[in-house]
Amino acid sequence: MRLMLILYFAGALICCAHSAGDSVPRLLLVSFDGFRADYLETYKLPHLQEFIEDGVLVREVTNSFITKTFPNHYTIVTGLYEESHGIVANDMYDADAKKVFSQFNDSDPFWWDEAVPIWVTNQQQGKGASAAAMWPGSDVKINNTTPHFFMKYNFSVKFEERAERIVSWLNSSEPVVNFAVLYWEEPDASGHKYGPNDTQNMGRVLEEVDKHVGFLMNKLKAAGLWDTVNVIITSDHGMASCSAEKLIVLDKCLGRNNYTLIDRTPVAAVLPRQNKEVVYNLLKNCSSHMKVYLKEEIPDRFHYRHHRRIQPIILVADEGWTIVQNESLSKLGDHGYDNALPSMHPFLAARGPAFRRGSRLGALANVDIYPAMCHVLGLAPRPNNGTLANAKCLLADQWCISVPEAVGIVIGVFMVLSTFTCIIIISKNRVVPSRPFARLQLQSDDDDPLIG
Ligand SMILES: *[C@@H]1O[C@H](CO)[C@@H](O)[C@H](O)[C@H]1NC(C)=O
Ligand SMILES: *[C@@H]1O[C@H](CO)[C@@H](O)[C@H](O)[C@H]1NC(C)=O
Ligand SMILES: *[C@@H]1O[C@H](CO)[C@@H](O)[C@H](O)[C@H]1NC(C)=O
Ligand SMILES: *[C@@H]1O[C@H](CO)[C@@H](O)[C@H](O)[C@H]1NC(C)=O
Ligand SMILES: *[C@@H]1O[C@H](CO)[C@@H](O)[C@H](O)[C@H]1NC(C)=O
Ligand SMILES: *[C@@H]1O[C@H](CO)[C@@H](O)[C@H](O)[C@H]1NC(C)=O
Ligand SMILES: *[C@@H]1O[C@H](CO)[C@@H](O)[C@H](O)[C@H]1NC(C)=O
Ligand SMILES: *[C@@H]1O[C@H](CO)[C@@H](O)[C@H](O)[C@H]1NC(C)=O
Ligand SMILES: CC(=O)N[C@H]1CO[C@H](CO)[C@@H](O)[C@@H]1O
Ligand SMILES: [Zn+2]
Repeated sequence: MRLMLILYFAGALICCAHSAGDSVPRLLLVSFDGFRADYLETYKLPHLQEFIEDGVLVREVTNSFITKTFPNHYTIVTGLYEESHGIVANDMYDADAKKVFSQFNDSDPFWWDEAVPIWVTNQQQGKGASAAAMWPGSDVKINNTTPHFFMKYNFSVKFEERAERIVSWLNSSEPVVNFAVLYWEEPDASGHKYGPNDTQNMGRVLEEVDKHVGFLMNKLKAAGLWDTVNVIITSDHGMASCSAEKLIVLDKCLGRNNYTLIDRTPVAAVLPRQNKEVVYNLLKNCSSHMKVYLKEEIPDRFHYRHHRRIQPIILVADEGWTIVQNESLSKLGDHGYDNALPSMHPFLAARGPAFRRGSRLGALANVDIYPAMCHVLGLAPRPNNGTLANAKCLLADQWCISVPEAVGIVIGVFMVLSTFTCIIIISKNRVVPSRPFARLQLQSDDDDPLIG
């Protein structure tokens, strides 16, 4: 127990000394879209494993509901639940402004301006410039500011080009870039196309993603940035298998004139045209494979209720089910489902001077990534839904004690103290020993005033 204590203090000292080295902390945040947590166990990914080996790994990240791309990417960079940052779906309608948002028309700042992403805060607080390669929202003037360096979104631009731009920006000295984000569309695109259970095709795509990780690591090494730049690799959501046998056909339950379908599947956003109650009752009666909620009934745990862009009725399909009006199914994988489902969870790995080495965590909420990133960059975080304490086991300069360890330490301290107390009591109450030791005893008693 005492050994454990000593190890602890030694560990804490080493950690503190470690993080004091770099003067301008720098951070690169990377997202591989749709990288489900268990792909790490199913597939051989040598470059990613090398990255994780001397960094930290969070096996499962609890992402935010709905488990879609735009909402979760904005949660990661704001620390806010979707109802609080306003990007509540990939397809939205704002009734007040009568505006429509989709992934093909996402550049109106109106949609993004209810939150301030970390790349803007970083520049506003004067720590340095930000750079972005195609992270959702990073080419939009949010709070009238874009990252100092950014690329207009274009899915045809190869990973290598994005990574090279990011590394050269991180290597620039005028201005100093201390925060950067990098986004890549795979393995999401292939996950939709083949389904996550197609190990042959997914294996091929993940091998490619792994090569991209290797490419990025090599570029950072070649620029001499590898030892100083902190890198987080994570994702927005996982992927579930879906099939043509698991369809919920709305046309069988109610007429299309009854409602407008704002967002489709697996969380459908329904805007009733006339009588909300009638539409609700027809939908309630439609399928046992989806939940039907009036906006005010949406469970608290989703943190998905208090925003005008959340429509009056939402339908949440069970895992693997697809909501359609009458279309046939053209994909074998999907996401967006309940964020309690393990299949919806991505992973997170982080490496660099600000992070622990060889540390492993079971879970972390994606709202907690933001306060951790602010901590690494030395930024004052904006109001958010994350908790830095939840992420402290990622960070080299934070105390990280689990409950069993804490109990161990308390018991250890108690045992040490009670041992000392016993020794003192025994030595005070000792009866006069037998003759041969009498003189010795006298000497040791002389020391008592010094101890007491
Ligand atoms: C994009 O959305 C804006 C509103 O935010 C709208 O005015 C514009 O017409 C849309 N453009 C396209 C091509 O749909
Ligand atoms: C945008 O930034 C300015 C400072 O430049 C700040 O006063 C304002 O509150 C910010 N807007 C939002 C929505 O946070
Ligand atoms: C997107 O990138 C591709 C490949 O670099 C390029 O050929 C194309 O012109 C770009 N599209 C736009 C709209 O910039
Ligand atoms: C996908 O694979 C998992 C685990 O191997 C299995 O439990 C599940 O039934 C499979 N789903 C489909 C749709 O094949
Ligand atoms: C990085 O910057 C340094 C100094 O500004 C320069 O010597 C080096 O060539 C750059 N490396 C790359 C890969 O751009
Ligand atoms: C709503 O749907 C029901 C059931 O299909 C249909 O009878 C009714 O005509 C529809 N109402 C409108 C306004 O479309
Ligand atoms: C789906 O419904 C639309 C509109 O009612 C109709 O035009 C189309 O033929 C239907 N498609 C199928 C596959 O039933
Ligand atoms: C999330 O954070 C925002 C901003 O501080 C706050 O307004 C909101 O109430 C928080 N949500 C929850 C569920 O605590
Ligand atoms: C799926 C479902 O709940 N169907 C019900 C819809 O309502 C009719 C009549 O009220 C019932 O008979 C169905 O079982
Ligand atoms: Zn995605």
